[in-house]
Amino acid sequence: MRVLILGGDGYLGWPTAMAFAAKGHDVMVLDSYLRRTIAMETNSEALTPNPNLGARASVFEQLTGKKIEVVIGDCADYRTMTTVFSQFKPEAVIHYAEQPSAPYSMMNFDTAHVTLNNNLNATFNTIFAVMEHTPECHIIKLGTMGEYGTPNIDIEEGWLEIEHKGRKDKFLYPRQAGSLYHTTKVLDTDMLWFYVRAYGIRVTDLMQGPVYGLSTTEADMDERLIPNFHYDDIFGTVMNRFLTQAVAGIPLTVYGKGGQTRGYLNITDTLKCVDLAMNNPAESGQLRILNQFTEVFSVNELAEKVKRVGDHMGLNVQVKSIDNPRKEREEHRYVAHSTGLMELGLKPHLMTDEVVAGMLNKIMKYKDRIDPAKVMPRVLWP
Ligand code: USQ
Repeated sequence: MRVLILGGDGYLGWPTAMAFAAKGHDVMVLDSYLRRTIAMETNSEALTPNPNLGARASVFEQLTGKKIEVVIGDCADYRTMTTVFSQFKPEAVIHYAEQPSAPYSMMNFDTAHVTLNNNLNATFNTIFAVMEHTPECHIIKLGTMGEYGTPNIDIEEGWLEIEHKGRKDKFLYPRQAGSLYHTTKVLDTDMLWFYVRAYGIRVTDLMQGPVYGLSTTEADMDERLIPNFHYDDIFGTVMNRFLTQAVAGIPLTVYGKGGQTRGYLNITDTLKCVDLAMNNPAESGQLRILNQFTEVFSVNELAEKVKRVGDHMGLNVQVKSIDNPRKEREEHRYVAHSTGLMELGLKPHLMTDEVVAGMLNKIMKYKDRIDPAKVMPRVLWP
């Protein structure tokens, strides 16, 4: 298939591009390097060496003989999108092209504005480019489990049947996100749902939990192909931060009480989920929502796991609760359902002690590159 990956330079976009190219798909990646720019501006560069897309695509081609076509351009600019869609004519588009950091979106007016403009325009342009040039193209959009927030009822897979005054109807599950970034994903979903209803486009919206890990089949071939693994307070997700802190001898930064509970998944499972969604496309006129995580943990449970495995490896891991920089529930119910991807055939790669030890071992190779100044939270929710 001809697969266009928007945000193909990212932590997930790049490994997805390699996995699809390795399978023999025609892959094009489009990226504006927004994340790299923000990382430089905020002193949040990735742990691992991070050659630019062109350089990584050539390393990948030398090793595999497979080509990944690279376009540097802005998905929030419609002229760029229309050129790419009219020339490449994708059959599937994987839309990762969003400013993905909750803390960055909460820093100030400018960062909120960048997040809002980039994320909504990228989604809007994707919808219009598909409608204008490739109406049958399946849009696979990365949403987030954070769209649902932490409600005191079960989190269903996208939709909720509501009975009101004796009548029933089905609606998008109520959403109440905890940052502007997460809210842009709520707005994306609403916009996609409108265009699905109005124009019959086909969309899968993947509600993904925090991802961890730095190893995929293709990334393991050469260190220049490793996804941009972040441990900073801006782009680093909690498990990746804890693993790096354990290696650096920094006490694990549990925010507040540590009862914050989320659905997590290994980066290799992200690749499998996107592949399953692509091979089993949504129908025309369907917004299919799939909850994308494999295991549920509280922050305290993650910290305990990293400590147990790290101590076993001689790391002497400390855990320290610090004031929570975010406004969020620190103790709450979290019962989230996710059967859709399992039904499509997902076999989860769970967070066993061996998996945790493997990640710690890999991060140890980059110990000298860990900058402690990037670790403590620098953004407080107002
Ligand atoms: N947390 C800590 N200590 C840390 C970092 C985070 O206790 O050092 C806590 C946070 O307060 C939060 C939880 O861990 O309660 C998860 O935080 P996170 O930074 O790993 O995840 P989040 O900000 O929600 O965002 C990440 C990705 C985002 C994705 C989202 C999925 O950056 O792009 O959409 O995970 S989800 O969390 O399900 O919304």
